[in-house]
Amino acid sequence: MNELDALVESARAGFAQAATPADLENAKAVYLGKSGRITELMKGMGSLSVDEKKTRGAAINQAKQAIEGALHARRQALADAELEAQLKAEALDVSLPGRQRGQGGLHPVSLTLERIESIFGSMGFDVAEGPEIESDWFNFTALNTPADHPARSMHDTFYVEGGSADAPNLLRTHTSPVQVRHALQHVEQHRALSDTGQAMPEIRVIAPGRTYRVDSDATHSPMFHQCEGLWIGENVSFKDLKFVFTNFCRAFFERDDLVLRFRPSFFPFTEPSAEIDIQFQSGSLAGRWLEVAGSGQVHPNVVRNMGLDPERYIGFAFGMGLDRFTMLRYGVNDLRLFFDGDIRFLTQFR
Ligand code: 2NM
Repeated sequence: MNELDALVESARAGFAQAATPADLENAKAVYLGKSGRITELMKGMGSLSVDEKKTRGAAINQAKQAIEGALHARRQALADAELEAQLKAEALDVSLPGRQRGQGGLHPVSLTLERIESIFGSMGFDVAEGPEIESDWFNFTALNTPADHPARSMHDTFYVEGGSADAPNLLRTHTSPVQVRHALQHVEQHRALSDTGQAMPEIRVIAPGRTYRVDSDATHSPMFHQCEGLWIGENVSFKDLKFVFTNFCRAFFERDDLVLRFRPSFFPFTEPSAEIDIQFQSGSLAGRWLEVAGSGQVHPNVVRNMGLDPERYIGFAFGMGLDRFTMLRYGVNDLRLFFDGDIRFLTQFR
């Protein structure tokens, strides 16, 4: 083997030994670099004759091309190997089951609200909403609550900025103010009719929503959910209240044999007033009286504050806790579960 063939062989062997692109560049410098073997051979041609230069030069060039060919082949091989390794490392098993998207659902209290809206809707009730930050007048005064009533104390009511010094704004303690707002709007809307002496359409509305009281233990949350109802007309009586609320409870709990009891009570905004108790005839709660709502005939002062003549218009109102209704319907024993946001609890109601 001549000197040039040996050089090409040695370059091939050197390139083959290079395990990384960096190694390969170092090996390349030995043969093709500025002071590499090929350059040295070229320089060595200075003393040759013109003819000798031609043959020698051609031979060296051939060797150089062979070495470059070997270099490119090795470069390609290393690049292929790298790509191969990367593909292997990043391989996807397309036969694995995909990650499922989490499925949401309504909160149990929202489910209760939807049921209540649907049942009262079937009895001709509208749904009204109103602000959670209320004025003293809508939350208390309009509802016939005396100035010195304990509910107005800072121990029971969350006061916020705004309003006046002697009557600051507050977080509504019930949704009754929504009904006062709704009634005033209703009266305004039908003023033209009333002015002709004709009867105004009846007010039949429920007001569900968040309410706030300074209270926090296993059965009380500072934020809770209420739904109140109001039916006012020219001839709406306590028997209508009993009929409406009995039908509602039997529909809500899906028990035709549910028994109701109206127990005399007191609220500033109704007179007479009654607590409403229910009794299941079967199941784990059978035979026990459970208090579920307050109710009564709307007080004449409240009717007046709704913009109506209490000599002409009369009706009833009731108020219930959505959280309590939800607990009874689903057998939940701790109110706090509704507010913890634990997905294991919430997914049971989907
Ligand atoms: C209750 C109990 C009794 C009530 C009264 C009114 C309004 F706006 F007509 F005055 N709304 N809701 C009411 C009556 C609420 O909750 C225990």
